[in-house]
Amino acid sequence: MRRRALLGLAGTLPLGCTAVAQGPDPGDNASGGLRDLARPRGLTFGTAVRSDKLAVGPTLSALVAREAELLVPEWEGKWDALQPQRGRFDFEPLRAVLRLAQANRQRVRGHALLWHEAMPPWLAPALAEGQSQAQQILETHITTVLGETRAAIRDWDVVNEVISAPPGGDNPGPANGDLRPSPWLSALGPGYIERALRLARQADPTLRLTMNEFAVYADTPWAQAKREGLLRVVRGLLDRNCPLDAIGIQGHLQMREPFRPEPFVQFLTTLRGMGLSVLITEMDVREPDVLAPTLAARDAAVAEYAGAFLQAARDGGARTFLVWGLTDRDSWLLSDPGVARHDGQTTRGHPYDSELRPKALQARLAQFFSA
Ligand code: 9MR
Repeated sequence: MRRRALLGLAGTLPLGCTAVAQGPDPGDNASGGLRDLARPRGLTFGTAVRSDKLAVGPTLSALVAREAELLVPEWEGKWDALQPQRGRFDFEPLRAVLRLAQANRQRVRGHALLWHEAMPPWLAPALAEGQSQAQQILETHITTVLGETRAAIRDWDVVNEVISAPPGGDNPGPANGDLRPSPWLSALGPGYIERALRLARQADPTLRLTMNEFAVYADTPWAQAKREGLLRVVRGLLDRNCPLDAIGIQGHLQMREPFRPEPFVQFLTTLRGMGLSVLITEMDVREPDVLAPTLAARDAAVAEYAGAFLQAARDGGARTFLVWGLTDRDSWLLSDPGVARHDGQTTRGHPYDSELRPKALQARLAQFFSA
């Protein structure tokens, strides 16, 4: 069956219907990618996708179909996509991602039910109206979204980036408390994480509940402090029998930061000892300020840094590895002024370049999934 026919069929299905697509035929270029290398070893490779970028042409879709076993919507599962106006839910962008996944026999993980960013303009003022109001808003969102996605999405980032950043380094935050200041914390107090997790468990009892966090990988006192903060928050949740199944380590790597496997492996091992799964959810690489003189040398350095991180994650028990986009062309590292390079150079932090040609990182991933 050709992909066009599959998409047409899937397009008529309600959100969550699966197993209709027969999978792309070899002519659809969907075999022989990283997903096929990873699968026999019990590993999963995936990527973030954006439905608008996939809609531009068939080339990126074919690449995603071939390489990824698991997709995560880069935007379509966020609050501003799903509930742009109060009480008005829009699942169409998310459905576009699910249709693509159905056609390619890919799974989809959800991102993110609760975050202090990607909030539609109405949300923060509404939360500030009072605690019971805020609780109601949270409950309606989680229950509605999980009710809709239950058949199609079995793992959601229920809470995203809730841990406070210590002072210094990127994203400076207050030194007091383990939770990041946010409209959620202000409206509901520190119990909001537990509340969200319990609501998610209630709405979809067999869903894997994931807490997703960034900047917890480097060998710096700053990242160590953040790891410790995360462990304290997680221990507190588990002590109160709060449902929680997995910790997502984003993996937005920064080559200017030193990396040493031992503290990171130790951190993952501690989490696994608490009964949690660990997975890499958003890997990409920011290069250092001073770049190597050739593209080949830059790409080799990116692959080496990412390779060390990936191996440590695997040693610490991670079995699922997602990149935050397959190509440099579509990356937030290009479009977000907060992280884009200011020297006129474009990012080389993804497996494929801006012409969609594979780079050393793609080869390193292939080697990683073959070992
Ligand atoms: O890559 C995403 C970018 O396109 C969006 O504009 C932005 C806001 O929705 O979110 C970016 O993705 C973030 C992810 O959701 C959470 N971890 C950090 C990612 C990069 O900012």
